[in-house]
Amino acid sequence: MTLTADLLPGVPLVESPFFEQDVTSLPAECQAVARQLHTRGYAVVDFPDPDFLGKADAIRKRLTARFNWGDPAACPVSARVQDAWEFDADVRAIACNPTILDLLSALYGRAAFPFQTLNFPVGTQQPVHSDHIHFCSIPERFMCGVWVALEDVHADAGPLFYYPGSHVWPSYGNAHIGAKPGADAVMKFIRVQEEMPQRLGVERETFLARKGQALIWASNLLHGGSAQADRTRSRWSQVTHYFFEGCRYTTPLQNDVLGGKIKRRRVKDARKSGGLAALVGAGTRLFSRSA
Ligand SMILES: O=C(O)CCC(=O)C(=O)O
Ligand SMILES: [Fe+2]
Repeated sequence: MTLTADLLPGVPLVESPFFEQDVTSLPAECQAVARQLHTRGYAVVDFPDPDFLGKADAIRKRLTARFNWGDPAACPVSARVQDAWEFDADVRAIACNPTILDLLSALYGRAAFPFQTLNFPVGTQQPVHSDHIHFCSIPERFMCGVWVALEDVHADAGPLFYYPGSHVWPSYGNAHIGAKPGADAVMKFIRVQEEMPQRLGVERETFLARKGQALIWASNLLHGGSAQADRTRSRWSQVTHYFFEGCRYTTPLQNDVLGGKIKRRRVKDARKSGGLAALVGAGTRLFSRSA
């Protein structure tokens, strides 16, 4: 048994204070990825599917036809298809890739499951953020994103960016930034998450991905979408967000911890067939003053 599993079973191995002792117990092929994720908060891998290029082209074709997004310049930056795994077998196959699931499960020390997919036709230009404020496990940090390029990404297409090392900063919620749930919290988070790396002197990095390259990010890594300098360029990509079994799930942006209100997030498990069968857990109230 690893020290983490023994002493801190509610902490992901890859974010554990015992990481150096425990990393050598991982399968050899996982150790380099584990070290990247531990120290930098992200790791780059070639997507482990021999038919990835075929799947990527098929997804682009089907989603373009479905949403008429053939012209990137006509595409709003908010354009996305959420949870295409529910109707598109290739999106689901990428989300449920067994090598990725095994890798994540080894890195975190619990079984990973995909709970959401997002397919983007163009750069998102999303402000810098940590996914922790949207998707949080209890105990925290059992969540990660896997972003994969469905085409080569040009520097002017609004590539993904991130701040290496920011994943180790505290995972803040509304109480830390003095906000109530709602629009106020969103604006305050944007401000603090923009200011933190600047004031702490952390340099932004950009991921100019080749088609088929994937980036795994830790739940608290600050990341976002760069400005799309050339509106005629597409930037097809898929993000799959993963949780890990044996946790509760919540959305810190919507919680009022000081008021005693933490809402349970009901999540689907994309490994299972759609509908209610895929729902993990039940009920909506995780904790309340009267509970
Ligand atoms: O693809 C991007 O530009 C950012 C996506 C993202 O932040 C997310 O899906 O969590
Ligand atoms: Fe994100």
